[in-house]
Amino acid sequence: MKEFENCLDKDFHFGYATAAVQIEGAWNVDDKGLSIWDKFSHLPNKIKDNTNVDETAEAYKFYKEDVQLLKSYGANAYRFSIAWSRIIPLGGRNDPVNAKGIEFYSNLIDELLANGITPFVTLFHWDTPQALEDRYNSFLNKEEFVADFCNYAKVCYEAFGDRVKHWITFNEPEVYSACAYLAGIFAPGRCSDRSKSSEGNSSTEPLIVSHNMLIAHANAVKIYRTEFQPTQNGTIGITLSGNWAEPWNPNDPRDVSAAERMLVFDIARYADPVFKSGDYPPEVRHQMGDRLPTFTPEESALVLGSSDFYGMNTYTAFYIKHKDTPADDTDTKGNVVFEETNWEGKPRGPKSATDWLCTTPWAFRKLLNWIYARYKYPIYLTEQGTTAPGETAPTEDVLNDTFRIHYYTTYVESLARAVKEDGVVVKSYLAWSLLDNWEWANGFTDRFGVTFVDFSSPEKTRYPKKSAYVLKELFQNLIKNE
Ligand code: GBH
Repeated sequence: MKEFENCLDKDFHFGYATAAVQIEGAWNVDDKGLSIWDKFSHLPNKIKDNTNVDETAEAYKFYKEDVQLLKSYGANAYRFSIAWSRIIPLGGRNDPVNAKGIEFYSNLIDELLANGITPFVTLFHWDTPQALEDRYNSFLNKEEFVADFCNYAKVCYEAFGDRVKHWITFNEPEVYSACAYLAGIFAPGRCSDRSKSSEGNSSTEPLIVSHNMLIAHANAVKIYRTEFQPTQNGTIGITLSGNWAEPWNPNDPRDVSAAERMLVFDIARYADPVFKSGDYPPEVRHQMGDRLPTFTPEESALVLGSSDFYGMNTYTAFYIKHKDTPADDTDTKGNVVFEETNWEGKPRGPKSATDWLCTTPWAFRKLLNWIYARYKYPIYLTEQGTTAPGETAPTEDVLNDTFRIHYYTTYVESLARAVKEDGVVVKSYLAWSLLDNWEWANGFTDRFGVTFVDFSSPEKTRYPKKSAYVLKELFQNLIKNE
C-alpha cells in the first residue's frame, strides 16, 4: 500500500472496539446489578451454543493484560462500553450509584492513558439494567427511560469526563431494535411470534424503541454540551450500523432504486434525523405510516445536530432486489429482497464463518462515499471486522489467520482510497474486535477477535493472531508521524 503512505492525519485513531457484555464476565462481582443479558442468556433455546454471559473472556479481571495487548498491537485508541448495571445496579435515577463499578472503569481508563491509548467510551451497548425492564419496559416508556438514561450518562460524564474525550451514547439503534423487538433474538426478546415471546409487537415496538433511543441520545448530548463540554472539551456522538446495498441487477432501475431505498431505511432513517433534517426520510414515513412515531418540534430541534461526528459500524454488503408485493407491516428495510449473488450469479465475496458476513471491500468505499456525501460529517469508523472459517483451537494455522488478514488488508485499502482519492473525512478505524468474544445469540461460536481466546482455560488465555500485527503495520504506514 505504498501509494497511500501518510494519507491519514497524525491525530487519526487506530485501535479496537469491544462491548461490556461480550467480554467482561464477572456478572455479579463488585455489586453489579443484572442486565437484560444476564437474564436472557439463561433462558432456554435463545443462544446457539447454549452458553450465557456469566463467564466470557473475563476482561473485568484481565483488563491490564488486554491493555498490554492493545499496546503491542500498536493501537492508539480503544473503544469499550460501560455496563450501566455496574454503575447503577438498579438503573434508575433514584437508585444508588455503585462506587466499585465506577472504580473499575476509572482504573481501565487510567491504564489506557498510561499506555498512550485514547479511550472511546460507549454508554449503551445493548445491556439495559434488568430492573428497568421489569419496572417499566425500559425503552418502551419514553419519559422514564430518557430520565434514567440521562441520569446514568451524567454520572459517567462526572466520573470519567476529565479523562474521556470521546463519547458514544448508543450503539446501533437499528440492529438493537430489530433484533430485540422485531426478531426477538436479542434481550429482552420481545416480538409478535408467540412461540418465541409472550409479549411484544414486531410491527410497532422496534420503531418506538429506536425512536425513544434517538430522543434519549439527544437529551444526553444536550446535558454533555451544556454542563460538561465547556470544561471537559470532549466530543460526543452516536454510532449507527449500516451495510452497503448493491443492486441485484444494475441494469434494472427497480433494483437500483430498491438498493438505494434499503440504505435510506436502514441508515438514513437514523442518520437524517440526527445529521440532516431532524425527521425521518419522507419515503420511510410514506411506507411505515402511523407505525412510525413522530417527533414533536422540540424533539426534532433537539435531535438535529445532536452528534459531533458520524459513528459508523460496517461489516459487509448485500445484493438487493426489488419486490413486487406490497410491504408487510413488520418491514424495516424498504420492502426489498436480500440476495447472496447478483443476477449473473456473482457472490458477494469470500464467506466468513458468520452467515450474514462476507468480505466486500469494494462496498466499504462506496458506503463511506454515500454517507459522507449525504451528511458531510467527519466519520469515526467505530467497528469493522470478520470471523474466519475453521477457528476452533489456537493452532498455528488458526493464528495465522489469512482469511481475516485478507479482509482487513482489502478494507483498509478501500478506506485509504476513500480518504485520498475521494476526499472522505475519516478520523478513526476501530476494528472489531480485540478479543474473541460472546457474539450475542451466536454465543461463542463466532470468533471476531484478532486475539484467540481459549474460553475453556481458567486464565482465558489470549493468543495473538497474525492479523493484529498486519493491521499494526498497515496503520503505521498510513498515519503520518508528524
Ligand atoms: C455489531 O452488530 C455489534 O455492535 C457487535 O456487538 C457485534 O459483535 C458485531 O457487530 C458483530 O456482529 O442478520 O438476522 O443474522 C452488527 C450487526 C448484529 C449483524 C446481529 C447480524 C444478526 C441477525 N450484526 N445480526 S441476522
